[in-house]
Amino acid sequence: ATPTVHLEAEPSALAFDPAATALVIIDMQRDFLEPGGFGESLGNDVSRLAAAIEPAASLLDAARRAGLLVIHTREGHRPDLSDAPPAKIARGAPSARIGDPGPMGRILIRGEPGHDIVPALRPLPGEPVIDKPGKGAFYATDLAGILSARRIDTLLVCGVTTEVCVHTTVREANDRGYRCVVIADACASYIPAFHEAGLAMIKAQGGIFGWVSQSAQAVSALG
Ligand code: TIU
Repeated sequence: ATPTVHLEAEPSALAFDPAATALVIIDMQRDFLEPGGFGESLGNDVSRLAAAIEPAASLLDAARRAGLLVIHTREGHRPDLSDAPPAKIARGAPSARIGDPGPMGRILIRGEPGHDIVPALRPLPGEPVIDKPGKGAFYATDLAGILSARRIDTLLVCGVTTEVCVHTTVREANDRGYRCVVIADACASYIPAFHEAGLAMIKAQGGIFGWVSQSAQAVSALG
């Protein structure tokens, strides 16, 4: 029989096959979580995101032990900025723009220290790392091919920020036919009201975009 994991979630519990399920960790990069990076350059209090690290680390550990496909994403651009839309670079009144030098290297540029995933969530060799130029993890990446090659039908999703890159990814994944479970405490936002509203939007209307669960529930379900 196919091994089945039963997960408590809202608006309803669900069952999934771990061989057909991926953990997708969105953009847990120093550029968003640490001072001196992209998030702070936009005027945000980056300390608000730290709360997601431990829950995400416990979820990551449980997913690895259960044999789930683990996928990491990073938002960022080529050093020559050829994949950065001018409108994205120009937006707002940031203290430093994408590509400008900062204490963790050039802001939001691949290969720079700030672009790295935080040490507590460092990818293992063999775990796909998806470098994406946008907010969603499908746009201009090979994520769809990786998921279909592994016959994945269900995604456990966490990371930052809840209403930006997590939401954009979950909305598109839902349209692409994936069942998405957002792990609430392993996500965070610079704007707490948007974190709460973002989670509420996922599970409203009978789960219009998917499900919402908690890291402790997912860890115990993955056993
Ligand atoms: N990863 C991600 O969410 N990128 C952002 O720019 N988020 C903000 O909230 N700004």
